[in-house]
Amino acid sequence: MACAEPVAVVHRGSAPLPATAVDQNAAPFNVTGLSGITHLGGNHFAAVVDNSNKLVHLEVQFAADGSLAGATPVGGTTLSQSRDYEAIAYTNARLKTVWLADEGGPRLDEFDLKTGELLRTVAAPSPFGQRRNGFGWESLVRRAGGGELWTANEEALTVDGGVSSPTSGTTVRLLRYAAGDESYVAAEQYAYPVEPWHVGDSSLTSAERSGLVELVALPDGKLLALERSLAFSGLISPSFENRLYEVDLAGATNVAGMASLAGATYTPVGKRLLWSGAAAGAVGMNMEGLTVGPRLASGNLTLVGIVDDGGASDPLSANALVAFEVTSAVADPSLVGDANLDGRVDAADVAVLASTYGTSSGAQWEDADFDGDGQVTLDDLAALARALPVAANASGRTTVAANQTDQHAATPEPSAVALIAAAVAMLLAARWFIRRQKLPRSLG
Ligand SMILES: [Ca+2]
Ligand SMILES: [Ca+2]
Ligand SMILES: [Ca+2]
Repeated sequence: MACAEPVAVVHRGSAPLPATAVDQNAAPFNVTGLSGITHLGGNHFAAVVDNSNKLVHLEVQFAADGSLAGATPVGGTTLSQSRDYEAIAYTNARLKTVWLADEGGPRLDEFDLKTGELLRTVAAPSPFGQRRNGFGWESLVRRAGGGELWTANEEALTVDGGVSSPTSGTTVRLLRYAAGDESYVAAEQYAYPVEPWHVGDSSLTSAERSGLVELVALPDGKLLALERSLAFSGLISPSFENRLYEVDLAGATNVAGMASLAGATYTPVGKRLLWSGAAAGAVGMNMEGLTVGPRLASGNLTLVGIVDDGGASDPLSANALVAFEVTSAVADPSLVGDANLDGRVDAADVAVLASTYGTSSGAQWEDADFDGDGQVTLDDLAALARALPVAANASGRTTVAANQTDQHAATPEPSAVALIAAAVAMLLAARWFIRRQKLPRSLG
């Protein structure tokens, strides 16, 4: 990739969220303890309520600079089981599912986003069984295409060292799950050093902490880490500080085989501070979740955070969304048209688009939503058709430019457009026929 620009992030304020929502059965419920958020495409998001079985569906409007112009609950999902879910990651419009990280397990559960049915559970590898109470998994991100999930513990496992303090941080493990044939399989782990508390101690209090509460993946593959510090200074004066870092995995030791990090020799991940401060309010709020949102008209990316109001136990925090604008250019290295992210634009991508064409919300890149509006429409079909680098070379063979990086470089011949249009029409007709015959779908 050419000239990778350093990531730059600007805080764009916050907006309150209402205290009630309505689930899939039209039953109202209280919104409290919002702890994770994920982007469903377009202006739609889903947030998870901790210690519950509830998801809240949100519609969010953005101003030109990424600040929040509106945030409204538009529904909810009651899940088939209640756990301490602290983070959420959406899959795509074909699966219509979310993965949730259970802090208490710790474990990952996949649910149907609409019905709330539990579909799958993935266990934690052994070191994470040594979690400290309340300091389990708070983070979850699914990389574009679903090739991997990342999670992490909030503060050190008992086998890895001490918890945070005013003068020392705590070492946690980033954990990568790789997509397997049936589900996700635990893979590498990397040590991540969390910063100490942002202010000194009060001898009268004991709720202070500094930990890793969220992971985010930018479209170019960079991982971001959100830390949250709560500390009481003076006699008893509480404040929150959030810190957002870019994570550098280069050269870091895979510590998956290490039963303990205490006293062990390893290289932790690198980190670079992108932003720190009060997410909302004068002395900060308890921002626990963060996700990449839609691109703005300027081309800049949005990041959207969510605040856990802490129920009755936190006088500082309230239900709220927090906005950030990524002011540096974040490229999406995927080829426009390459829905299945295999580096080629070909019939397999046409098949994806044919299976998702007409999706009106929730579509991701891997559903063939190439313009990021959450829908799969004629615009996406046209983008795919334009990207098909079908051209007869000197030997007369049809070739595909596997390393094409300039999406405008290969303008297909009119005959190629006609070819793809015909292929899509055939696939759409086949799908219609399959539905009419009530046969099992083989696509999607
Ligand atoms: Ca929480
Ligand atoms: Ca492809
Ligand atoms: Ca689209």
